[in-house]
Amino acid sequence: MKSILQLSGRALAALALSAFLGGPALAATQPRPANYDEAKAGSQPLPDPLLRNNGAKVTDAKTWVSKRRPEVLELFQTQMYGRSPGRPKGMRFETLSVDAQALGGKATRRQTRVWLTGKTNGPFMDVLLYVPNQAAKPAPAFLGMNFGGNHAVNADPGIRLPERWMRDTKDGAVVNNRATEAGRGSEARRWAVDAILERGYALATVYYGDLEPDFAEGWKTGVRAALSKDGAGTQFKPDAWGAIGAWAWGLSRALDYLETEKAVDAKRVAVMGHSRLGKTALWAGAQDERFAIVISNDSGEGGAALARRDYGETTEIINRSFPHWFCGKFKEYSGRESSLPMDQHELIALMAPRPVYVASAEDDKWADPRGEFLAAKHAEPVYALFGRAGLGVADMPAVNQPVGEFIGYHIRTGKHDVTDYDWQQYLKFADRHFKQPAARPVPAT
Ligand code: GTR
Repeated sequence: MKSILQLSGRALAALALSAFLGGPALAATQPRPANYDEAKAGSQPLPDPLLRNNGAKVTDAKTWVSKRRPEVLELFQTQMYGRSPGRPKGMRFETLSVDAQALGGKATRRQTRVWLTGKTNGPFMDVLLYVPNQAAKPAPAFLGMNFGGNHAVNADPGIRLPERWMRDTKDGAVVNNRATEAGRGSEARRWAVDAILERGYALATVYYGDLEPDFAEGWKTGVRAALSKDGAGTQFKPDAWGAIGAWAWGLSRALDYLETEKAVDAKRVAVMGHSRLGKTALWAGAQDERFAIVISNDSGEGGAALARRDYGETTEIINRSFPHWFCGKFKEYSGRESSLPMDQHELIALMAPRPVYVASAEDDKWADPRGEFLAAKHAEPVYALFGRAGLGVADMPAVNQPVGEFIGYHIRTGKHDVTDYDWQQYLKFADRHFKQPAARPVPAT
């Protein structure tokens, strides 16, 4: 039996759907199945990111920043991911452990509990941080949430097990919704820890379930309830944050913590995520401009992929499978993508002028690789306002041919996953922008 994270997006969506709909008896109400015929993907016109609500066209960076960017951000807050709160006043950090000789002496491992409201009977998340010992300090860093717990990222026996709810697995890594020793290193192939450290980067990660367990009612024991005066009885407004909003909020809180770490350069933090956590990384980067680079790995529908394209997962399918991910208002767009006042190219444009990287995988058709590429492509006019070159290509590149300056993109061979190949591209991209600031590209015309 596969664990839920090993199931393909399609299988998982079907599973969630049949649970949501009460089983096959209600099959008639199921959404239209995913389309995989490019000829039927449609070519609906996209909203123009440069067109202000008052109809005026943005022609300079200053007007984008002061007038249009807030409008676009507001669209994603009110229509899709919901509004998130800021940093709680009382938030504080407690060092749980420090080992200066972790990973055979290569790194210093710090584990820090972030008491999100400051109260020890309130919500917390645990940040695992590795800082390379043999590197210039303060070190730039990658920050990303993990699916399987901090201890899944590496077999390092010093990593604490998560204390929060986890989805049971058949392999013994999670029993009775609690992590066990058997899960150590189970996601290690998705985290190129050695390569990251050898290149001089720190790595920080948080288990996403520390913020909110990933199921429809999970919010009741997550930060969305903990930060609401009505707790688990909260009635969410149509534009209140969903689970992606809660996870993205956690990334910003992790960055708050990194700002206090002397060994880390918080001005050079790349936020990265895979799949639903890729959607999360994009939303975190859009809202929080302290993230200096934003990386989306196979984020697909509700992430980098254009909603208006009918290919792979659709708004209707994602809303039914994962009703907790987005705000209530977003449900209205199921099957009505053309009435969305924005599309995902504008989410990517919210990163401008910061470097952003979108990655796809050839066999990850569920995530619509072409839709991910096109969203990156159509963010270019906003980067051009800043004189920053985007992808530098008109059409989708061949597999394993990374492209781009301030908007990076690749489609690699293989399936929905994070591989060493992906990390090699992210490291190169980060080196280019973090370590060689003089190597600026020619302004786009
Ligand atoms: C799928 C979902 C996708 C993607 C993926 C994942 O089931 O349909 O949108 O987020 O899960 O997170 O692995």
